[in-house]
Amino acid sequence: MSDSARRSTGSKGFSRRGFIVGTGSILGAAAFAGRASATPPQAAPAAAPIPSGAHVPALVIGTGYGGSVAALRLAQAGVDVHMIEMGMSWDTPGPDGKIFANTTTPDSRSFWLRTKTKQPISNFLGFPIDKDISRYTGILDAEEFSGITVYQGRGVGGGSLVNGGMAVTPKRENFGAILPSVNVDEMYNTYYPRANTGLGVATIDPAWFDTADCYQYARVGRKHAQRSGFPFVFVPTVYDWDYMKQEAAGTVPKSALAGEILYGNNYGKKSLQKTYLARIKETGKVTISPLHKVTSVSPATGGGYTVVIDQIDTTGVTTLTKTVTADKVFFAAGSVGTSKLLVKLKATGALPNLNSEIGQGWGDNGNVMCGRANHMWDPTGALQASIPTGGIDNWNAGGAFAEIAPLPTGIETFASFYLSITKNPNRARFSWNAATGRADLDWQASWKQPSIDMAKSIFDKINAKEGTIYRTDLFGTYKVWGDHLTYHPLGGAVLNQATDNYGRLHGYSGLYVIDGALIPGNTSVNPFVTITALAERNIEKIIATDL
Ligand code: FAE
Repeated sequence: MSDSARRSTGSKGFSRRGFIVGTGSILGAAAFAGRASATPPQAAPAAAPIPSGAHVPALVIGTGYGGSVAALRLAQAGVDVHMIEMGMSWDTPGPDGKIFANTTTPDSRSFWLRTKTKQPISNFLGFPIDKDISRYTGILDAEEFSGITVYQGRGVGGGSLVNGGMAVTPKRENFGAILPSVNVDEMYNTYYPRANTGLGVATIDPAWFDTADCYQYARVGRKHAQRSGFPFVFVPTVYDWDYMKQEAAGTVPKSALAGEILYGNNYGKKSLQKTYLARIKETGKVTISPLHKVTSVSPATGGGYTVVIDQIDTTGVTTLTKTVTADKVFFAAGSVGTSKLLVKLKATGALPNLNSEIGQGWGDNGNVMCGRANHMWDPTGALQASIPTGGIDNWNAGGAFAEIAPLPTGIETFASFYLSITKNPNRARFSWNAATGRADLDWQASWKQPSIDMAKSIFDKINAKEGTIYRTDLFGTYKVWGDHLTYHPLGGAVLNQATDNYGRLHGYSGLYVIDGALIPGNTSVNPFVTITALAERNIEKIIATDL
């Protein structure tokens, strides 16, 4: 194994306990464990850590949606790009023959620098399900702020590594409320189509949906929605549907049908590694430093910017601090990462001319979760594809769009589970806390109440119609709502406020924001298509005018 491969998998970082547990999937993934030949090739550029003292024309902080769009388009325009990513490259199988751990059997690969898992669903039948793991630079960060836990992907590919793959373009009539300063026609005629193509978005074959065992849970969700008068909508995704049909036929290794989702998907999901990052590799003009974390950006004497970067090992310890320079720097560290960096850089005097909008306008996309207990005669199926394909649209009437989400435990649970995106109006602010040396977020737990009320506009009615009740065992004991978290952080460096209308940071030429931080708190649907489309729009303008 090469040094870089060893570093990126950090095989010594797997706990023996985690490994043993990891091979015991009750969903049957073990049938393929150890078959390294079944592992798909990953197509992101190989790790090529930046040397201290280097100068690069363009430096991109983060390798998620915004960062990948920026790097691809800059490279296609002839610019040499270096991407800095604090997480691992996720390109080499672990001891179980798989790159990613299964959802039901989290191990050290699953969480970012934690000694105990922090699963979004913390209990089952009322019993806590979190377990001890060894501290490791795993794939899912459960970052805790006052009042809210923000889940984010860590690694080359950012959130695309861990997300549900739901690739939703907002309804055109809702766009004005999402990004009021952006031309709607341009987005819907050019940039949303470009993003959907680039991401490989597709919708499930409705005929297959109607018959596949693994979508029984979603058909039950559809039936209940429609019987209460709510529209059911198919939701496009980035899963390879041909692959999933082969999973169902038993002819290929399973990933969606093995319940893989939250800690990575080994086969069928088209994460950025298989789309934008694969195209980036083809350009030959982009290099990536995984396990590198940007800590400072400040103007360099003579022009451009000095960037300070900590190289870390798989326990999170800094092994080397590097200083490089760049002509242009793109902040693509995600809503939280970019906001934290910018409030720090403004407050500590590295970038004092950033305006007072920095850190503002942060929202949780109105996320709230709940489960419903169905009748014994209405089973949702022991086999559930981990990729959601449908939602309940009550946005205009009740302020909620609810994903019909799987609960892929491998056993019949008689449960319907939902992640609702709601029109929650509350917005929080990041600020620098000099005493603790970290950025705080002033979100308050009570600010989730509007989301609960909006989700209830759907589920109270369904429960009344079906004669069913809410599950109270998934988020604690006798707790109905998963109101402690978000999967969809948005805002903190809002477009046309902290930046100009194309993401150029006010106060500094050559500094750009190009990720979810630009979007003021809500997209009315799942956000990554909008983040990608906005990045496509902004980078096109930046390349045309600033290079
Ligand atoms: P993101 O993808 O988070 O990329 C930022 C990258 O920057 C990460 O790789 C970080 O590790 C890295 N980074 C951060 N700070 C630094 C630093 N200082 N130095 C170097 N690197 C750094 O940002 N969205 C959907 O549309 N559909 C879904 O089905 C969906 N499901 C989700 C499920 C889960 C469990 C989670 C956590 C998220 C889900 N999302 C979903 C949200 C979606 O993944 C998220 O909005 C995007 O990934 C955000 O894209 P960005 O480019 O803003």
